Amino acid sequence: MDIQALRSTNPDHWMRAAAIRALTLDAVTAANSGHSGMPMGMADVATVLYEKHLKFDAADPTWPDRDRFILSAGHGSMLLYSLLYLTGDAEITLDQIKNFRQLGAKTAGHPENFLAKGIETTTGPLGQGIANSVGFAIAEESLRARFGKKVVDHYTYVIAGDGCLMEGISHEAIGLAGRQQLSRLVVFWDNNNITIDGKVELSDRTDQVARFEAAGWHVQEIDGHDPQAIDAAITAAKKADAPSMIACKTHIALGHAAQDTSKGHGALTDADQMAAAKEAYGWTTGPFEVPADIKTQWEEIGSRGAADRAEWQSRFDALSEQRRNEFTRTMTGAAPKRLSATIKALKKQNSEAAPKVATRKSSEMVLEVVNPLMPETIGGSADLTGSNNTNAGDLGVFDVDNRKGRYIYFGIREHGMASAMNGMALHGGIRPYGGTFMCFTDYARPAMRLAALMQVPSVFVMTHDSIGLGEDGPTHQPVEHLAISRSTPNTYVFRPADTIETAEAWEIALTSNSTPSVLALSRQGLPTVRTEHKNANLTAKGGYVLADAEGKRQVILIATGSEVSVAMAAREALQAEGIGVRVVSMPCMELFAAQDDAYRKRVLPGGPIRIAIEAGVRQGWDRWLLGERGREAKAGFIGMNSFGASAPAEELYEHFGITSEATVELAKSLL
Ligand SMILES: Cc1ncc(C[n+]2csc(CCOP(=O)(O)OP(=O)(O)O)c2C)c(N)n1
Repeated sequence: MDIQALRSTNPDHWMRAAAIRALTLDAVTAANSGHSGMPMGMADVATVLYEKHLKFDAADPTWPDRDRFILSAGHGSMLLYSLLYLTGDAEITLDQIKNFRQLGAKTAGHPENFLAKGIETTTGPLGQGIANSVGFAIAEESLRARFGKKVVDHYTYVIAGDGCLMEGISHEAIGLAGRQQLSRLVVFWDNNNITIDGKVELSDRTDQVARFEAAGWHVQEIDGHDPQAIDAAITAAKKADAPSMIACKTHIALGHAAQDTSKGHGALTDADQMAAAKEAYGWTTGPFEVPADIKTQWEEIGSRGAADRAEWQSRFDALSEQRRNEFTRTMTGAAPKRLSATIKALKKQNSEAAPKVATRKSSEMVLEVVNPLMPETIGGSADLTGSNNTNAGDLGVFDVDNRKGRYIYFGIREHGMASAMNGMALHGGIRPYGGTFMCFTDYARPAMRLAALMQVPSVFVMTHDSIGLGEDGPTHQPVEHLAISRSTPNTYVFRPADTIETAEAWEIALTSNSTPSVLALSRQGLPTVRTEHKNANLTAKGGYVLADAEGKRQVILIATGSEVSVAMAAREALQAEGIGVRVVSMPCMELFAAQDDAYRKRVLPGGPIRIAIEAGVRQGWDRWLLGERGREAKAGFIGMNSFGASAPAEELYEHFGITSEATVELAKSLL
């Protein structure tokens, strides 16, 4: 690569981009870790994007109508941090750049959305950013249809590397975006032909241009170091009526001895090589020093959008008060006032009617009343709509010619769906929920984990939550999935026992603003166990006494979901023999653990036998069986310790010993 030619052809652009390259080299060297090559390779693209196209105002990184910039290749985090610092972001200061990757810094190894307002999403697990971006673009389309172009009118830009495009999730994302013709989505592919192990050819020969075209994208190929070509390509991409991919031919670690090699991917810290690279760039200042004139140019770019923002504000102010309030409520994720009363009414009605329904059906009943109330919900399923009962409440279908539709056919793309949901939630203004079988949380898991880490309230509607699904057999019967979900920090795992608990779980999920929810719902019909109406949301306590012992309390049965009725039947049998049994319903362990000690002690006092009943593995239960005043000699578990089998559900419950009879027997043996 002829650096001198690049320098002399576009000298001003060159120095602005060189600022990113120099800061990256300095920060990675100071941290003695990180990834230098990607920011150095994509500095030109990012510079032109920020200078000429990205609608943003560094003074207000949360301005709702800003363009979104997503660094899917999150290892190149210094690219984003440099851009934020250079443009004058209040949080990513020079000090933060100097403390790259250090404890407590906002400049973490990979961008974390919750550390700074200017970071749209957490990236690092490759492919997540590009899949999130599909959700961002859907959110923009949906909100534009709802609130109008005057207040919602922006683009989503993404930088994705070879790694992002090799990950399977990218296929799901590209397919969905292509089908939905998300024309406000522009992806730059950092086509540098290098990954960690070497050249891309080691493991891949995909024609990416043909691949994107095949999925219905608008595609261009450019030299990623030519500012005019970059500018022209972005201009064309914005005009396209399809999502756009710009293949940017770049050189990783441009201008460094490690250029075009896999060594260039990682931390470039050699002092002599760094000095040589900076000399080639014409960069003469010391470490972390950006010459004042270059910093000023960048700050002008940072404030370029101030006028746009002011104009947007006056358009917004001209809306009726009701529209303004609704927009603000929607964007801040506040639930409508009527939600609580609606949930209470549904609970009351169902406590009285006491239907025997599957909790997936209960969930549909909740959505039927909640969706009309909450125009911010967007629901969907990964091709299991009829099984997940997710399409309720007259949502209409989100499609190219109906952006007001709120139901998305995600296709058989669990991972892409979950990641797009996170993108919608991160964009703001949308409360996404999406369904699949509980067993396929495995297929969505990386995005579910990120929802928890990123503190976004995506709702994962996971039906067919145990062997109770029956004949589909062990491939479809979750056994370990509750434990896996519960082991994830900042995740509510709800396993409601009936319609009442399902309504309560949904209420919590829909009013949470920083915790995702997993709703584990049954395929099989379940009797109503909450037959006495209570206004209070008992599920919010996580666990509560559903039925207390008559006479001396000798046994406490703790159960969730479909096994709560098993516990109730066992209680009846034991009480008939004069053995006092309390039943504790535990729809959400995380919320129970969050209660104060006194409450937990009231629900789980020391002394009685304790038996937990759940058609899943024991892992996660021992705190409630052995801890919290429990004792090993007086504790038992009724559940699964193997995979399931293919048979009618009732036979499986017998076969695996998850019955009231087995519970009675175990209780007696422990007494
Ligand atoms: C899901 C996932 N798998 C593996 C990694 C580890 N990893 C980080 S960067 C990278 C190579 C990416 O190559 P490319 O996208 O071409 O980035 P470049 O070499 O251009 O910086 C790998 C394997 C990761 N971050 N995420």
